[in-house]
Amino acid sequence: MTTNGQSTSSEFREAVVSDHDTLKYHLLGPSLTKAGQDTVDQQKVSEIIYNASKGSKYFNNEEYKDKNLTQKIEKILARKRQLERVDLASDLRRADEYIAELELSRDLSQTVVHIDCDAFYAAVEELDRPELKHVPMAVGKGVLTTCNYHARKFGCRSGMAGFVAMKLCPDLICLPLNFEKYTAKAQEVREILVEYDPRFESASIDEAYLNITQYCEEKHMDPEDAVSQLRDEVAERTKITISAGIAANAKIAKIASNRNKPNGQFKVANDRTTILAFMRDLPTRKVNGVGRVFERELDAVGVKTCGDLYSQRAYLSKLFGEKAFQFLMQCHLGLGRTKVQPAEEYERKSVGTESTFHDMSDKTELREKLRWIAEELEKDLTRTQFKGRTLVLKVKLHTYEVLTRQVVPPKAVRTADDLYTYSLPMLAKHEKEIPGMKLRLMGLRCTHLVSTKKSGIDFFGMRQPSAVDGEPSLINTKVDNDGEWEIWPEAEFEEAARQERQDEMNELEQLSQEQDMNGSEPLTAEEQLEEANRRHKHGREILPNPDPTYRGPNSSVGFQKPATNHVAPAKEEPFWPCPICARPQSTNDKDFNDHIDFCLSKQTIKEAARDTSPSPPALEKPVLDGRGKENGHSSGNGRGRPKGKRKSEAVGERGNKRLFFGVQGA
Ligand code: TTP
Ligand code: MG
Repeated sequence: MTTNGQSTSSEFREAVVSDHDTLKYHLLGPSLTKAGQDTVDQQKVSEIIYNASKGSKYFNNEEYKDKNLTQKIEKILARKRQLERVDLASDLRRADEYIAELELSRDLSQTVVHIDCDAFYAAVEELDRPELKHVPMAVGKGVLTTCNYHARKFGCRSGMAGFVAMKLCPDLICLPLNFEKYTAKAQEVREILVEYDPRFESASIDEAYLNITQYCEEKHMDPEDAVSQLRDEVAERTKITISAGIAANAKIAKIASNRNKPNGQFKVANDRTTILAFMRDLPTRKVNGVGRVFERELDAVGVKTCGDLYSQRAYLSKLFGEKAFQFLMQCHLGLGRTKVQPAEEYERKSVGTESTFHDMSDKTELREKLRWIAEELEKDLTRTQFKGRTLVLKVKLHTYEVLTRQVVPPKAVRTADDLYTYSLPMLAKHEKEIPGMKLRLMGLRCTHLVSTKKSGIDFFGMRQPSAVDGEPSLINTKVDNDGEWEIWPEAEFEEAARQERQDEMNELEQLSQEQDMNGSEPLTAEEQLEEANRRHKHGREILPNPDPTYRGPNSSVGFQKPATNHVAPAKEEPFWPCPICARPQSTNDKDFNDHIDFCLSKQTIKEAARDTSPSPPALEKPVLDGRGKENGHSSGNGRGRPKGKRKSEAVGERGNKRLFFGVQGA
């Protein structure tokens, strides 16, 4: 309890777990850990949400999901009890060997920074309407996407239905979304980031990772001073504030950037003892990749903090799967990737688009909608230069049940005509199976991508692994030169947690819509649709990094700051990419060679570590998996970690449907 008798989120968590009142905790929504809520009485907030949503379809759905999760946790606990009766000496040994192997890979030589804009959409809106700086304000009406820090003091936060937020703060001003404005402001921020790390990595519209090791070396600057300077520059040039975390790797930097929000920074020193101490007391939920469901599952087996993971190390693999075990051990040790690279260089697994609309059942209208989505997808595929070997149709019924079907066309598809032709039978099949089918969302996605890029010759004259002579070729799973992908499974967990959050935001739509039907300040139908469609873009639309060599009329972007203001450097290659880590290096021969030696030695150490420590055995199928992510009713819905591989993608029970059929034989 705080001194004023209120319960903060962690205290409330303790209380609800002992009361078994997990639903109330669940209803607090996906943004419970957001900054600016330290003084909020979460128990009171929970009562308000509970009473405001009780009896709604949304509430029933949440209750259903919560019960399922409780049952699933009971199974985990039963399994744990079983394991406690058997000899786990070999699992313990294996866990310890893995920890030893991880320790050998610890790299404390890099400085990674995570920056995140403060109350981003709200801050951008406040630039146009400065009077809103001093009053509680939110962006989004049906579901809030964010609030300024005044509103957060009342318990308002992103991922909360607008009418619930109004109950917490009746004076709250809610503005509609203006995505174009936020994208433009994000680009202004990125033009500054590129000066500190030309290969910075955008992680969502308002956050990015930078590796500033080289910057600090070149400028002879202390990382904290460099970051402070970066933040000042952003504030001065863009008029919005950012917060930053500075650490040895991306995982810790991200956690640290939330510590001194808003407009602050926090550093976790690059030494093992400090890092282990930092992780020891850190609640698991603070780690990017541990979502709400995973947090509860871990909590059930006695893991509240990353420090608690150690005592459970022998069980984790058997309870949650090998990948989760590896991820959690890395969390415990405070290990993470040090490599930062432009977002567009990550391998894309799928390209898709979806659209929310008013309940639609007319067959002609549904076909027109499908055609429109196919045309949108063609644009996305053209922009990203992919074709898809597999085509997935997703529909959301008016009951909010989500169904997906997929097909493997006889050739990889890209054009709207093909996308439409091959998805239409899937739609027709749904219509046949569900008489009177009414949809509120339709989406198309291409997976098993094939690059349509022309082949390129890289810096060392080697062919890029894309198309050969214009013919499409399957993209290979990318393994970095230094093998970091294999070591760090965190990206998958982070993506799963992001998806969990997105799913929860979508479910809240249902609540806000139901409320509208009850007649309290309804959004117009157009506003609702606009909001839903725009929100789906969150975190997905990442533009390529600004060109560090470009200096437009209003831009001061450059790889190296010119000595005088009027010099606009010619468009030339000012750096050479390192063939090992791909980061830009000085074109001075000696510096370049020294850097390669350094990278090679890092690689050698990693290989030695792998050779001397036996790797954990091959991945085993998680004992308890089965996230029915696409489905509003499945027990694992919203699970905050990657789903285990399915043996079959075939028809499951209703409510857990993932259908598959070929073009012929459907
Ligand atoms: P966040 O960085 O998560 O939040 P924030 O910048 O508003 O607040 P903080 O100071 O805590 O960082 O997200 C950035 C923007 O993305 C946010 O302003 C609104 C939008 N957003 C969504 O559209 N959907 C979401 O689920 C979330 C969390 C954010
Ligand atoms: Mg932010």
